[in-house]
Amino acid sequence: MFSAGSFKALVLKKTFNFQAQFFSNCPPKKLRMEGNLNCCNRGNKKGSRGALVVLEGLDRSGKSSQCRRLVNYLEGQGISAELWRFPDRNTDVGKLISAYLTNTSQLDDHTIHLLFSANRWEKRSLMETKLKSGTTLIVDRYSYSGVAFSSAKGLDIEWCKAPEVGLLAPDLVAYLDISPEKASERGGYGGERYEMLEFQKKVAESYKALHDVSWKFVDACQPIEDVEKQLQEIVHNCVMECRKGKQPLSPLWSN
Ligand code: Z5A
Ligand code: MG
Repeated sequence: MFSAGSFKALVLKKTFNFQAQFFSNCPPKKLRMEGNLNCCNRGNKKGSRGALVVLEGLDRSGKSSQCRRLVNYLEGQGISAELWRFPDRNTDVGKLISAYLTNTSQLDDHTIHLLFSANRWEKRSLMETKLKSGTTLIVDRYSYSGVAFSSAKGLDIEWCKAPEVGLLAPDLVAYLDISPEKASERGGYGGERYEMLEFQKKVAESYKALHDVSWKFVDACQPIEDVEKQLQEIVHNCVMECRKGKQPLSPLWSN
């Protein structure tokens, strides 16, 4: 049997040995710069981080297909990347959203707008941690979907943007450009709320009011492999820029 004193000494010794072994694998320069986050792994420049890349576009423009392909591509290049999507239907808030989208619950337009936004806020700090640790996030829909869909219902666009202010601003928004008519010809249209041609036309108009310098437009009517190639190039460039450490994370829509 151990006494309390000898047990404590053993724990301290084991902890010290582990730390000595762990830190001896890390160059001291990296240790200083990256604190406790992934010290042995990622870029070694001050401020080096992963990229926040968002894919937006009308329903059936190909966002989910391309997000999956992008993450596979980046991982194949040895770049740490994760696929995220909004709404995230796994959280409690996400479950309320999912019930609304599948028409099993009814909510006031303002209420559902704020829930979509809350669903992003509950993920914000994890998002920041991942990006700072060097992981690139490929995000399937973000605040732009929130504002485009709610303002297409007639809500004031500035009111719609307000709860999104202060979320992380993407480094790149890749907009998969397709007409509502063409998108509606693709499989699976019509299952959920919002999947109606007339409404999608309004969403397309709303998206137009939102683009800024972080947006790149990609013709989503091209064959899927051509869209994929174009996205690979612009996303790869963005990841390399973020690795250089010259672009700190910034808040969305705050000026
Ligand atoms: N919403 C909101 O109101 N507020 C918010 O804040 C947020 C969202 C975040 C759920 O979205 C709904 O929530 C959405 C907006 C609203 N409105 N609706 N409806 P979702 O993301 O869960 O929706 P989804 O079910 O994933 O569908 P989607 O996103 O509209 O589809 P997509 O991801 O853009 O497309 P895909 O699944 O990749 O492809 C669709 C089909 O087209 C499929 O058969 C593909 O094989 C095919 N495809 C893809 N690319 C091509 C090309 N290039 N050529 C030919 N065929 C192609
Ligand atoms: Mg999708």
